[in-house]
Amino acid sequence: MYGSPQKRDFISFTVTKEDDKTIKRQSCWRVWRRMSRLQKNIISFLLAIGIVLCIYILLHRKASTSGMENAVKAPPWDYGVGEDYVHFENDGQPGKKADRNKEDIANVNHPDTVNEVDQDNNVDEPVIHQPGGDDDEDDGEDEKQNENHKIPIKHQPKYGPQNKKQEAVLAAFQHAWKAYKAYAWGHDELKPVSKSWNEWFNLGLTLIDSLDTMILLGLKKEFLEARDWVANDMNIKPRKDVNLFETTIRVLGGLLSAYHLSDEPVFLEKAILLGNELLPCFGSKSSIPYADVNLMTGVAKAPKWGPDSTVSEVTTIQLEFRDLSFTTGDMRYKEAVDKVSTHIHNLPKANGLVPIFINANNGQFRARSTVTFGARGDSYYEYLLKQWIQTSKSETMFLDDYLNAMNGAKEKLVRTSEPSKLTFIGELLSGERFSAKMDHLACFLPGTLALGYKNGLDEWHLQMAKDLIHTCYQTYARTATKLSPEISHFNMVPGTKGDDIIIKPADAHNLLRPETVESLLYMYRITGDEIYRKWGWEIFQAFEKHTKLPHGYSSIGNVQNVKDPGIRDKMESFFLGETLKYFFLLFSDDENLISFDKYVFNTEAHPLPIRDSQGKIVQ
Ligand code: DMJ
Repeated sequence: MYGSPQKRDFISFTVTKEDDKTIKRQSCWRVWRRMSRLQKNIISFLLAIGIVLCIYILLHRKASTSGMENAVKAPPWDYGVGEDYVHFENDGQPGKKADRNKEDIANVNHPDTVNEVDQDNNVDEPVIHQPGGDDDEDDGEDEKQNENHKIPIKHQPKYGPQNKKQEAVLAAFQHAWKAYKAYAWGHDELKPVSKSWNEWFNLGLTLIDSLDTMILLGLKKEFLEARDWVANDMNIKPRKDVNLFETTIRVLGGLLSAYHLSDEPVFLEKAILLGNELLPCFGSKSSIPYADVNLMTGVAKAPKWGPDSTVSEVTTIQLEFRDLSFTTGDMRYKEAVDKVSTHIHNLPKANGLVPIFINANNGQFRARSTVTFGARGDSYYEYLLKQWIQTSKSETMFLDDYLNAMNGAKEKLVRTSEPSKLTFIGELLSGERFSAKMDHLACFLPGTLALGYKNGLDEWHLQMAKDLIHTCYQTYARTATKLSPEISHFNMVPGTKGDDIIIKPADAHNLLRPETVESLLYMYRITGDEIYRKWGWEIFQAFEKHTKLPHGYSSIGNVQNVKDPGIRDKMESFFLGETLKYFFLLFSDDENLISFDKYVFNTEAHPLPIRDSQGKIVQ
């Protein structure tokens, strides 16, 4: 017997190592065969438990080193006392650590890629840039470290205010935030008069919209508190019908932007969860998504008020979904919105302009609906240009559509008023009848035109931008409060005296909207003309004077009534997300603070990185 000492002696003298193994295997087999059934059962049971335990330990180890786990349980690094602006002082370019986290998080949807990622990116140290800009003067050793730990940094913007005007904007933000924190924390909007809140989607809109603004303003403590709310209290699946567009631009865009600027994995984790919950909207019969989805049930549908989706809404989700895909490696989001873009691109259009409604079931524009650069049309045009820029000009379909639309706008919609010859952009009612009506929302256009010019488009784009921003400014400067109404009508009758701008009582409200300030930022950065900062400062002061309350800021009902502007008891989330952010950037002397060469702002002022044609972030 191989098991007996005698045989073992003999065999050990004559066989090779391999034969020895064979003998051991055979002897094990014999031992096994000699066992009783009970013994075999016990051993099999123990073996099974052992295997399950091993698998569990292996998986657990993998998870605890992944960004996903970090995101939920603890931040990837500590913000210790005295580490002011630590990590806020990078240029928003994620480092290697962030890449690893991103890819690990992406593996929520791609579990099969976990091993590859871990092998490639086993870096444990976070990217930390100390205050004082020392990183700019790295010696050889540090440079070597940079190579290992982060994308080389060309410029380190200083977050936080650098001058008096920015300090004033910071103070405005702090005033608004203090009230939001005290009376509306985690809710969608502050009601500054009744000192309570308003709920729209139950997603903490103001908090999410404010995240990246707080980074820019250098509000570290507030940012971290908000981050903790996102990590611990944010419910991505409220029992609520939410609007795909609004949720995408404010929440998905806000989370992605906060992620890119902070490298905090929790924002990407939540963005992925939210992106997944929004995907049912794309299950319509056509390529056009439904307008609404219930985040808890996943049921998507047309809005309550009618069968159609809004054209600007279905075409203003692409920057965010594309960014989510490129950040995670999960192409489902990009593919969903690409279908929408291709579909709209292929629909016939008059002069490159689009009607404002489209049916999600048959995929057709609603015949005879209004053409406008205001409500429901606006950001279709904005995202044509910005998608071309986001993709480093590789997706030329968007440029073609944008150029057609701008030519169409110039020919069909842009007119001058009397007697001052203000250039404005009107609308086509029923798709054909000109109306000299301009929403404040359309004041995004000068900024977009200037951005196009900066990216190589014809000089006339800049000229039209200059003419239009002058008019947008006039809609502020000519009212009693120096704040713009929601809608302006323009006098076009030659030879008349009086004002060019007519404000109807129903249109006289001001919602703290950002579009004019946004365009002033583009105009200032692209032309360098100080007049745009001067106008911006006037507008800022008007907001301070007429919309500031003891507890936050509020929309007002009548811009023509200085004594009683009709406080409306609502602070929109975009006041913190957009208006104050654009003011802060406008008054910055550093054009590299969220450089237009590296970032493209989504329509809610959340900067997303420009990428090359492969989706890699441009340095
Ligand atoms: C914001 O939600 C966005 O800027 C959107 O594009 C238009 N409406 C508001 C601000 O006015």
